[in-house]
Amino acid sequence: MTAPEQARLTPVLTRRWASPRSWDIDTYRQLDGYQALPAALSVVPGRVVELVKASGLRGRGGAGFPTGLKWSFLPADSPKPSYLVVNADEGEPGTCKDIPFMMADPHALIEGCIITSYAIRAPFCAIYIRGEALHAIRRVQHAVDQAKAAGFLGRNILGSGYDLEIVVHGGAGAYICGEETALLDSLEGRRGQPRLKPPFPAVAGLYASPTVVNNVETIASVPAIVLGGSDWYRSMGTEKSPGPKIYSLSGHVTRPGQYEAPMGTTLRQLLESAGGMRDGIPLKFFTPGGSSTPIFTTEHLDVPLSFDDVAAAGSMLGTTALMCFNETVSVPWAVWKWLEFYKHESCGKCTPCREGTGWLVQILRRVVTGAGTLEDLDTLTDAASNIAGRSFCALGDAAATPILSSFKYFRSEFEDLVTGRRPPVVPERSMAEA
Ligand code: L3W
Ligand code: SF4
Repeated sequence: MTAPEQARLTPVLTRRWASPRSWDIDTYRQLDGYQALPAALSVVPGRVVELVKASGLRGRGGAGFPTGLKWSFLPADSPKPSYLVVNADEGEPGTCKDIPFMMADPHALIEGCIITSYAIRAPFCAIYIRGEALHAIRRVQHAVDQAKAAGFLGRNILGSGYDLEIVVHGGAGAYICGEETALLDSLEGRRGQPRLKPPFPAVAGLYASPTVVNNVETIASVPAIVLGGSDWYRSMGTEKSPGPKIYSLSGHVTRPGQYEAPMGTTLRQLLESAGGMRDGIPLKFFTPGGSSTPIFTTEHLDVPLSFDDVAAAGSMLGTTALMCFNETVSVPWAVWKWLEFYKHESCGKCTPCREGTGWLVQILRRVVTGAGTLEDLDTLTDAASNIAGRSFCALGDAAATPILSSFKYFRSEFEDLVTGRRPPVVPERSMAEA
C-alpha cells in the first residue's frame, strides 16, 4: 500500500496509511487511536449525536445523507434494540476506497463503530464486507479480536457500563447487497433483494429493529470528529459538504489511487497530484462518483467535487470514484461495458430493470458491432428513460444513467457507428469468439 500523495492536504482519514504495520492496534494507539472512545463514553449518547450533526458529516456511500440526522431518526421509545450496520460491500464500478481503508487502518473503523453504536445505544454492530475481499474480512476480524482483547469491545467497555459486540460478516459478491435494505436481507440470511422504503432502516431495519446503516468512510470519520470537534471538521471542505474525502482516481491516470483532499477539490487539482493523464493523452470524459453517476467531460474539470456543486452541474458526487477516460476511448464501448455489468447484477425483482437491462445490452451490442440503426438509438433513449424512475431501487436508475448522460454529450459517436461513419468498435467476429 503506497501513501496517498495528497494526504498532506487533509491528513485525517489516511494519515496512518503510510505507517509500518498501520493495521496493528499498537500502531493505531501510538497515533492517537482509541483516544476518542473514552471522550465519547464520558458524555451522554445524545451529545455524540449532536456533535456529529454539528460537524455536518454527510454519508460517504453515495447519497450524502446527513449522518447525525440519520442517527437522530432512531425512535427513542422503541421496545426493540437498535443496531449499527456498516456497509462495506464496496462494489460500485470505479469505487475502491473502503477496502483499502479497511486494509490500512481497520481500527479507525472499529473505533468509529464503537462510538457510533454508543451514540445510538446499540448493543450489536455488524460489518458487512464484500465477499470477494477476503483479505479485508480477515483484517477487520483481526482488528475486532485485538480491540476485544484490549477491552475496547465486549462487556463494560472502559468501565463505562456500556456493552457492545461487533460481528464481521462476509457477503457473497452481489452488487445489489450494497443497497442498504438488500444488505439487511442478506445479513438476515435471505437472498439479498431490496425492501420497500419507507419504512427506512432507521425505523425498521435489521430484524425489523431500528438500524443505522452507514458506509465505512462515514463511520471511520467519527473518531476524528470526536477528537477535533465540529468547528475543526467544518474548517475543511465546503459549507454544505464539510470535511475531508477520499477520492479514488482510476483509468488513464499516471498515478491512479486514493487521494485524500477536502470536499470541493476539483478533478483538475487531483490530476495534478496524480501526475496528470497517462502518456499525455488528454481526458475525454469521467465519472464523478462511479458508473451510476452521470458522466462529465473536460468542461467539468473545475467543478468543485462536493455534493451540491456536482449536483448543480448535472451529476452526483456518489462515491467520488473518478474513472478517467482518455481520447482513445469509444464512449459507446464504455457504456456497453457498464450496461453488461448492470444486466449481470440486476437482482430480478422488478420488471423494468430485469428485462430492460437485457434489452439495453442487446441494442448496445448491435451499436458497437456496427449492426445498429438510428432507430436503435431512439429505442435506447426510450427504454433507458422508462427504466429510470420506474424501477424498485436505485440500480435501475443507475443502469439508465450511462446511456442518458452519454447521449447528452456524445450522441454523435453513437450515430457515427450506426451510420457507418466510424468503423465498428468491436468486430462481430471477435464478439462471437468471446
Ligand atoms: C430515515 C428518511 N432515513 C433517506 C436514509 C436512507 C439511506 C440514506 C440515503 O443510495 C446512492 C444511490 C446509488 N428517514 C430517510 C432516511 N434516509 N431518507 O438516507 O438514502 P437514499 O435513498 O438517498 O440513497 P441510497 O439508497 O443509500 C445510495 C449511489 O448512491 N451510488 C452507489 C454506490 C454504491 C456503493 C457500493 O459500492 N456499495 O456505495 C453511487 O453513486 O446509485 O443513488 O441510508 O435510509 N426520511
Ligand atoms: Fe432488483 Fe434492478 Fe429492480 Fe433494483 S431495480 S429491485 S436491482 S431488478
